[in-house]
Amino acid sequence: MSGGPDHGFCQEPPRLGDPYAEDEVLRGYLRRVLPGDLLEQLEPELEEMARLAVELYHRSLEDRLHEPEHIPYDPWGRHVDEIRVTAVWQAAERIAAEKGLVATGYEERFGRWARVAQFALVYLFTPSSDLYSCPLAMTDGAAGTLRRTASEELRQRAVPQLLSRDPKEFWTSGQWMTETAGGSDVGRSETIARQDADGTWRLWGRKWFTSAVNSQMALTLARPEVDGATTPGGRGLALFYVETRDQEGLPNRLRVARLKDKLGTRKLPTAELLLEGTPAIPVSGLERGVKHITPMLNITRTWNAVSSASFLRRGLALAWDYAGRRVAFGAPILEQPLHRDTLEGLAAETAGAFHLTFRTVELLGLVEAEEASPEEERLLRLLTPLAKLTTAKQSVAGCSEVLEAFGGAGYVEDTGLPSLLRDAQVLPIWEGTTNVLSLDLLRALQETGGLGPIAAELDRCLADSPDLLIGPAAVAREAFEAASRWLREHQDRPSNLQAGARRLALTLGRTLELALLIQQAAWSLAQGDPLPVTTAQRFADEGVSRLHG
Ligand code: MFK
Repeated sequence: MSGGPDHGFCQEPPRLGDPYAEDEVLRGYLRRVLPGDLLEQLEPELEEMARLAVELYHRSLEDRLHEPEHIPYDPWGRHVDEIRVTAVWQAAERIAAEKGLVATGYEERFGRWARVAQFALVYLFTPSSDLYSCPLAMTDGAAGTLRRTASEELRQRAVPQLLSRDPKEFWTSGQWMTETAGGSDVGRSETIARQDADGTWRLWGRKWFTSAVNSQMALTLARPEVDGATTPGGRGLALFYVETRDQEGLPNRLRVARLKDKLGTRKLPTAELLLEGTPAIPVSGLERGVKHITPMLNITRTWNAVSSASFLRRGLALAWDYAGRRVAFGAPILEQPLHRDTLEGLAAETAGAFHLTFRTVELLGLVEAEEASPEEERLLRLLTPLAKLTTAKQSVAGCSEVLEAFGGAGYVEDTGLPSLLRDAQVLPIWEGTTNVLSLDLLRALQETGGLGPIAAELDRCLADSPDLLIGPAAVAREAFEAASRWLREHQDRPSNLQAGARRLALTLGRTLELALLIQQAAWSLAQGDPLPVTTAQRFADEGVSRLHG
């Protein structure tokens, strides 16, 4: 506590502790899933990233008022479309390359655990990065997509830079999908691709939300004109590779119309782009572009879930620390039963979001290492939209609770707290809204043949639950049964199915979170740590099913 004759009482601010050392959820999870030698290898990297994250957090508080700047012309009138990013972004870019925040996911050294190792680092980095995680997500999505579907020549042209650990070589990628006509319904995109006599494809159109417009390349969709005709819908689009700058470093026949004036993510330059004959290379044929870009979507949706979990964790850490420093009604508010109970509810939601996210990450690693069973592949297809949509909603609700936990200080800009909520609000919007993702779940259920993989996952998590966890396990099973019943009752009525898709998805997402919490709690209990049991019980008390009627 500090103060003085002129100021009266002054409240101590929250302090950000070590994000790795103090995160028992992350540490307990890594101890459970990673082989000991791999954890030993990874741990120094996590400790270093935690240190950098604290440093970046303080820099980002100092840099709060700076935003990216768009300079369309140089002093002599040349069209340059320079985007000046903030100092934190420049530092974040260096850290991202050197610490391999994309590369780690593709390196051999962690084998099938490469994604867990990568996203553990990303989870520590993200909430301090002023959304530099956004270009990294798209970079990862582009690397994964190009490696999977592009020609050897195209792969060689871009992937080494996307996966580079040298800041001078490192490239980021954009993902230009959204148009004025097609945000969710991408098949309505109007951008046209025409071929020059020399065979070069060129793009003409307007992209309405292009985040991180300072990236060196992008994957985008356009409708090829062949013999003067185009094909409508998502099938008539093709996936194209674009380099944003020409040999002289000038815009490659594209123009930044303006930067968006957004509610949050204000450090992230998101532009409206005009494509004015931009040279482009088809990535995988001249049709089915929507299908071809889905590997990218699934990777960026995973990043989205990691961001949601990391924002929750950051908010909880600050609110918990603050509650130990803030005295009201005769005691630190952490000792006041109602405030403590509120934070414990938030901690349970945070842990649930973490486990659903990292189970998805584990499966992604398994599938990419070609070590997944067919059932695990199907589970990943179902979990990707579920993790994205469930955690994004939790993140907005949780970040709102965090601000409230600070009282008026949470509403005041220079505490740095309001941006947490504003930034979180993008998570249920970009990369597919909650409703679009709920419909994707229905699509995935059709593709995979139903709830079987989720039922098997619940059996796996709930097998051998100790007595202390029988209650929460029953809550998870009842919610899953209710979801299965609902699906059976409505599966022949498409409009009912669609109307209830969000309730179904949130119920399944929360059920999986509870089951994964129980699995972790049973393991921790056997190691002598009872705390995760309390977390699982608390999550069950918060309620799981979102179905009604
Ligand atoms: C820090 C946080 C990180 C986040 C950073 C991201 C910043 C980037 C900012 C953005 O760009 S946000 C814009 C993102 N836009 C979207 O996410 C689009 C949302 N809309 C959808 O996802 C729609 O569901 C979709 C466009 C895919 C619907 O289009 P269609 O043409 O009606 O889809 P259709 O016909 O159902 O599916 C076409 C094919 O793709 C089908 O396969 P088949 O042709 O073999 O039958 C589908 O099964 C397949 N498919 C669709 N979604 C899939 C998928 N396959 C795998 N996974 C999926 N998710």
